[in-house]
Amino acid sequence: MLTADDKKLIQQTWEKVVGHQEAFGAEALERLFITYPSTKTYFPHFDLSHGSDQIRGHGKKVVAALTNAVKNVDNLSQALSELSNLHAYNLRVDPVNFKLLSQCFQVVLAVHLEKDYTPEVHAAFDKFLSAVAAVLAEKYR
Ligand code: HNI
Repeated sequence: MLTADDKKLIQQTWEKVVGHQEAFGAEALERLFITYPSTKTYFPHFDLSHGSDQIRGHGKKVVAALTNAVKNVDNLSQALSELSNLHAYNLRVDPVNFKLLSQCFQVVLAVHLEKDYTPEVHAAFDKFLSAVAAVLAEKYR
């Protein structure tokens, strides 16, 4: 459960992310593909070389979706409903992968936000990204 303090930390921290949506998203995806190569199987139609247009474009979309989730943190199921349908019914992404991407995204935040990525911010993001992952996976049941 996200506390009021968690939500505040996420919203404050997100202000430092919004100017870097494409860069942070692309870096998280590159970390995902390099650290967990099996995740590449979902993207056979992408050019996965470093800095490709597709990785940057997709990274931007993923972080934009997270921006929407940050804005609707009290109403995630509704805000992410379309994306949840897409991942469950069309893309059929195995839910374990959401945790892997969450972890890679947290590494990106830690690397770029440095001292601003305090243990409290880390804990808040861990909860927030788990909540997003739970919504994206809820239609599988
Ligand atoms: Ni995901 C498409 C958001 C996790 C595989 N994904 C999208 C789109 C968004 C998005 C936004 C674009 C939708 C559209 O075009 O209408 N994905 C998210 C978010 C997370 C996530 C917010 C978790 C935090 N997706 C994952 C994971 C995988 C994944 C973990 C697989 C490893 N996503 C895909 C694939 C597509 C996709 C594949 C389609 C890409 C394309 O353009 O063909």
